[in-house]
Amino acid sequence: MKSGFVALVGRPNVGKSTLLNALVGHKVAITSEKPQTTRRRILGILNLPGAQIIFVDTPGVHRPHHLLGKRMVGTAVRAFREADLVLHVVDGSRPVREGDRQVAQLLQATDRPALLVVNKQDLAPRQTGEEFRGLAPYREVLAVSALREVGLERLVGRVVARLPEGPRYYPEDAVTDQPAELVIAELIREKVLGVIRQEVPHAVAVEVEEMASRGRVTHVRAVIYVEKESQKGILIGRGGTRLKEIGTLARPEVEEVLGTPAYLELWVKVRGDWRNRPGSLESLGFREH
Ligand SMILES: Nc1nc2c(ncn2[C@@H]2O[C@H](COP(=O)(O)OP(=O)(O)OP(=O)(O)O)[C@@H](O)[C@H]2O)c(=O)[nH]1
Ligand SMILES: [Mg+2]
Repeated sequence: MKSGFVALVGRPNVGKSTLLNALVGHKVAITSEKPQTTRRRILGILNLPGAQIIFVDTPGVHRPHHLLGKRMVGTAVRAFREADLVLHVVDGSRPVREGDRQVAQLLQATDRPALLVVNKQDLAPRQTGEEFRGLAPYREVLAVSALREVGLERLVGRVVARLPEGPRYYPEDAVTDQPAELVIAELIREKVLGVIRQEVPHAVAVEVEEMASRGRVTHVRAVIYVEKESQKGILIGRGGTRLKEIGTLARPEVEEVLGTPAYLELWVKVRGDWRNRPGSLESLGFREH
């Protein structure tokens, strides 16, 4: 059979995670309109007759301002070094940005074959990614809309055609490699990103501390970390309304992951400057590599 690792790389906010979810038909990565949403490498597995594609979503490549950002970019760079094929995802509705050039340079520095995927065609239907094509020696250029699920079958076909012969790396029923705790922590963070404006979202990390069955219900205790007292106040909201809203939004999706009713116990804690502290990053699972 054909199988392999296919890295989705690009600058922040171009739609890599939206594309991952659309390609595998499951929500395995969270998405948001804010840049730098994805912080880890996330696998999405697509099983086809005679092929297994392991898509690897990565954090957006950017110039980091803190240690977390540095590790995020490191994760992206490492993922495409490990890949059998790289999909350089760009936003076809916007001009070329520095992050697009950064990715193209990284691509040139490896020998990995790459396809250019020009996303957000629904916003720029006549755009064919002309200005992106010259950034690196792409094997092919494909236009898609991850959001509207346009052009995906063709993309999958082109990917399979370029995969090597290989083993089935993951069981046929697996869609991701992430443990439930991590998926749930990410779902909660997605709701925080949706509800909170300005700079606070980037200062947020979520950790599931405990999951326990109590009868039919799964009790989930999670901590939302922020960097300042003022951010804690914003997240909790007057009389706790904001935090309650976050819980209400997250619960149905958490229940879907667990397959049981869920009780979400959310706490907000301040962990000053956690994005720059190696110890905090380690404990949240952002390791150095
Ligand atoms: N109109 C339109 N919007 C899209 C499309 N794909 C993604 N988006 C939107 O673009 C925004 C960013 O999407 P993400 O999938 O989170 O982007 P990303 O590249 O994973 O971003 P980072 O994780 O920050 O690197 C979200 O608001 C998506 O809904 C598309 O094909 N068309
Ligand atoms: Mg993402």
